[in-house]
Amino acid sequence: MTHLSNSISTSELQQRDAAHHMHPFTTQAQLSQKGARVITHAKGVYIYDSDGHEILDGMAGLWCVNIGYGRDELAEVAARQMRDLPYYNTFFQTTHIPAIELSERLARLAPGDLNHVFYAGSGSEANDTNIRMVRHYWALKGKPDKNIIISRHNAYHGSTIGGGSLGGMTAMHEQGGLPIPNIHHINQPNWWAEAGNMSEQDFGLARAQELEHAILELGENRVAAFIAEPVQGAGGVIVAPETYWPEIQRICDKYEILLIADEVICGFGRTGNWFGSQTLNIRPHIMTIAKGLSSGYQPIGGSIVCDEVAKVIGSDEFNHGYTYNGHPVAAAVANENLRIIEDEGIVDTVRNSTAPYLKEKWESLVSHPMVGEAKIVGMMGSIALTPNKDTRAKFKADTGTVGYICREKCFANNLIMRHVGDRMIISPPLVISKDEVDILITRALKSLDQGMEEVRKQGLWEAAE
Ligand code: PXG
Repeated sequence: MTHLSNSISTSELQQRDAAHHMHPFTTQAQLSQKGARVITHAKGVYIYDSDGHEILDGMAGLWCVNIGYGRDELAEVAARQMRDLPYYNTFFQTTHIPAIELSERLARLAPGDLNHVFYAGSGSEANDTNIRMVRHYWALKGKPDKNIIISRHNAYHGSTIGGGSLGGMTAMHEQGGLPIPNIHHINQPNWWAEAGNMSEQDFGLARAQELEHAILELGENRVAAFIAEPVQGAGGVIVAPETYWPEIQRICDKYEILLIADEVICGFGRTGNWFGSQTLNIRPHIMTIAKGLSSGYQPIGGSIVCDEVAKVIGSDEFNHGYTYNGHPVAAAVANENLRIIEDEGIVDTVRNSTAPYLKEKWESLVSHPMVGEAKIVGMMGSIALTPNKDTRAKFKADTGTVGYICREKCFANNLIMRHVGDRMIISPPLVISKDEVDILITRALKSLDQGMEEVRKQGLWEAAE
């Protein structure tokens, strides 16, 4: 198969990109100098760039291409839907078949009484919906002051004003006047970086109890909801100690607090169950979904809402909506994507076969001299880089310096493995085979070796005070 862009030189494409295209989360001036990597096509777990490299995509795009690249069925469904009905809205008392079918399927797949879906175009938009929905819920219950949402430092919930406010990324809060009022952040359960001398168990409990302290301090009658990712993704694949989630659930049950599980990354098989909430045994009132919902083939997100919240919200006009709510093409593609995941038993294969295989290999990386801890849940994993495992030391160099060096080595070895600070993270397509896992691990190890060599060469193998 030939690809259109292959006939144009990489440098020409880079120059044209730099002239007119502003990239997200990027220092544009720097990138324009360097030139962006041009991706031309993709198949299975591999992406291909304009220089002909075949790169194993250990991040499934941006944590989203769960079924892998190049599934013709999705293209067929999109084309058919575009011909039949490319667009119609779901405002003004109308609906269409793709929205009906997808909602039915999601209600069946989602746990408990999460039976109702409010669509959005992305995870960020869905979380903006959630802010308005939980606040309006309590207002309708006669408690308009119950409007504070508690979230966590270093959480990621999107980049809109609402999503960025819910998120706990300092660098985002520093730009554009975030967060909006009545969002409160507690600490994250990052044992490796923040626990000092505490055991994992004690630390997990202590961090969960920060939720209770915050509720008591702010007042139970002021707190509307707690939002969290079952496993923090963009924050560095932070897996909470085992004691954390049961305590969070106890606290949400005890006080009248709605629990929002942000499943944008964890959903649709990533953790070895349909939803991360099932893996971690939590019972949310609302789940945020996006990414794996369509495996990234179309932009679509949403909120799956429990019976009680849907009933109360449904008792009044909810003055909220997006032009592309339940977009027919996106909904049809998402429905086909989920059909494939179901029919091919992809979640079962992850849980019973490929994820346990990856776990064993991934955890063996701790024997590398630069790797402190290795954490993995299903198909999302992280390793902490350190100059001294015994003391869980950070590098003296600015956070992210060493991680960036390793990421560049991964690129050079045709592996997409990202860094978040000095953690390296993976989140491969769920269809990755055992042989491909072997390739991923071999390239990761080689990159760690070369990264460590470079770190020593640059005199960076030094612990912070
Ligand atoms: N919630 C979570 C848990 C996410 O990971 C969003 C919401 C927002 O979704 P949209 O579709 O609006 O992007 C996300 C998105 C990264 C990275 O660098 C992660 C995300 C987005 C962009 C970059 O890891 N996650």
